[in-house]
Amino acid sequence: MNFKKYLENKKNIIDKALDEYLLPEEKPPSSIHKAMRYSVFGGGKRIRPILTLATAELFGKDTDSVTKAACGVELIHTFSLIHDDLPCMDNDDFRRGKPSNHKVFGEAIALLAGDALLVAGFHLMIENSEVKGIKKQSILKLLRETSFYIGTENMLGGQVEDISLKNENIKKEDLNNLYMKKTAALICLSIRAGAILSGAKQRQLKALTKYGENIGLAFQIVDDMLDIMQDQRDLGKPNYANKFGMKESKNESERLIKEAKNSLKIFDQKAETLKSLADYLLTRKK
Ligand code: GRG
Repeated sequence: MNFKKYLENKKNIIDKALDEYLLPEEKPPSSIHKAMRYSVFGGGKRIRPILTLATAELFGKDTDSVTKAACGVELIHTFSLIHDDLPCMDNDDFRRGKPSNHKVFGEAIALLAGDALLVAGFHLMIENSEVKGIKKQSILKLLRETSFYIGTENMLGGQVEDISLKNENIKKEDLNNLYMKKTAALICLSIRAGAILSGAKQRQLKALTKYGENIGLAFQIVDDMLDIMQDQRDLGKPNYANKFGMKESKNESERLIKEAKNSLKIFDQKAETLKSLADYLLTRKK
C-alpha cells in the first residue's frame, strides 16, 4: 500500500470509530453533543491517532487493540483547539476554514464542549482496558501519562506561555521549550500510548519519545511557516518563522525530522511507516 493510501485508510478507521464512540447529536442536552461533533468532524487530519495506530503496528499489534485510546487522544486534541479559539485565548473566528465552535454555539457551550471532550478522551482510554490482550496495568500507566502530557508541565503549561510571551523578546531556547510543551507533548503522548498498550520496553519507549519530541517540534515550526504563507499569523504571538525567517525554519524542521528518523534505528525496517509519517509532516500543506 502506498503511503497516501495508508493515511487515508487509517483516517477512515479513526473517523468511523469516533462516530461510533461519540454520543449522537439528538441525545439531550443536544446543544453540547452537536457542538462536540461539530469540531470533532470539522476536517482534522487525525495525525495524532494515526501515530498511535502506526506505533502499535510497529510492535506487531492489531490496530483494533488501540483504536479507543487513539480516539481518546484525538478528542483531547479537539478540546485544546476549541478552547484555544475562545475569545479569552486566541480569539479566532475560524478553524480549518469554518466558523470556530464558539461562533456557532456561543462561548458557554463551546467551553463546555471542550470540557466534555477532555473527559470523553479519558473515558475512551479507560474503555480501552476492555479490549482483549490489553493489560489493566498498561491502562493505568497510560492514564498517568495522559494527565502528565496534557497537564501544566506540558500542554496546558505551554498554552500559558503561548498567551504570555511576546515574539519580539523571545529567545530560541524559550521558544523550543514552549513548542515542546504546547505541541510536541500531545504528539509524544499519541506515540507513547500506542507503545505502552503494546507492551514496549523502556529502551523502545525512550527511542519513540525522542522521535515524538523531534517530529512535534518540527510540526509546530512547519505550522508557523504555513501561518505566514497563508497570511494568518498573529504578529505579537510566538512564531518561529516570523522570528527567525523562512529559510532557517525550513532548515531546522528538516534537521529535526532527520534526527527523529535516526532515533528509530533500533527498530530497523519495522519503523518505515513512522519514518514516512515524519516526512509527511514536513511536506504537509494544511
Ligand atoms: C486552551 C485549555 C486550553 C488548552 C489549549 C496548547 C493548547 C492547549 C492549545 C493550542 C492549540 C494549538 C494551536 C496547538 C498547537 C498545535 C497545533 C499546530 C495544532 C493543530 O494541529 P493539527 O494541524 O490540527 O493536527 P487538525 O486541524 O488537523 O486537527
